[in-house]
Amino acid sequence: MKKILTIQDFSCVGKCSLTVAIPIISAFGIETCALPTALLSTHTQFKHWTFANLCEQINPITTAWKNESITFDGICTGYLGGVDLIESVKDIIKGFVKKDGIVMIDPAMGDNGKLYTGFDTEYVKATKTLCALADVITPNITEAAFMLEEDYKEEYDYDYLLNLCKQLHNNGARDVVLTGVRKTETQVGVFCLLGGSEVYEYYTKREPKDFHGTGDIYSSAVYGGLMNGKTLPEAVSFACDYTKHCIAVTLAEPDHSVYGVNFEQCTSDITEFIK
Ligand code: PXL
Repeated sequence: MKKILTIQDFSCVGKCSLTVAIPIISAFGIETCALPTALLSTHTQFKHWTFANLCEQINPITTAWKNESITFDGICTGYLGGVDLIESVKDIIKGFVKKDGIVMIDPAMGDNGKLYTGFDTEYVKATKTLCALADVITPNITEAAFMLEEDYKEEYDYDYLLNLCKQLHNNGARDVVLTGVRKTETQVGVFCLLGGSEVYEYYTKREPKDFHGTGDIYSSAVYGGLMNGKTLPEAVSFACDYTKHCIAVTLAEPDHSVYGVNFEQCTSDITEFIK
């Protein structure tokens, strides 16, 4: 059985980060170890929330892991929550991944042209250096544009997307998966650059509503696929279908939550995919 480490915040309520990564990656039949970087009452899209940075716990934890000779078949990261945490994560990537392990970084720090509350230019710069260590990165267009100091565009063409991907590949990541790309008014999906040369695109019908946490659901599904030996095109296209299904199931529920999607009700999609 493969064993991976996911490093992200723990938001108690709101279905994002670790509370989606652990169940989703586990559903792929992978032991999912978790290192929380921060503890929040909810994610930061709620009105009232608390935030505790757990950076001072990281050194004692990783020292204990070293003493136990613990290593991982791969590491994936998401929202981290502080520049100090990003620096620690870089050390963990260098010290705990087995040879040929897959490192996937989701530079979760913004959406719709804006950074999330609490993040600034320094955080963006640090995230860019973290992305340089990855095999695969999964930024949305906001995150890519911030890291590259490019204009954020709501409407774009193939060349704009390819240019973002090429620059992020030149920054160090082998494969770049741009998420939340709107092909047309009714289609959303991903634009990928594999190994700096091969473009792969996949789009599904866009559901009529956006939800928080779907980026984390998406990246967890991609990572689970990759750790199951799926190719990047297979993993990213399954993750698009899965995320779309999670949103559709949520919208079908009359009094659905507005803070997260019912990913728990679509687990059989994963079972089918890895059969
Ligand atoms: O899903 C991204 C995310 C993760 N973690 C926290 C967040 C957000 C988005 O707002 O606030 C704490």
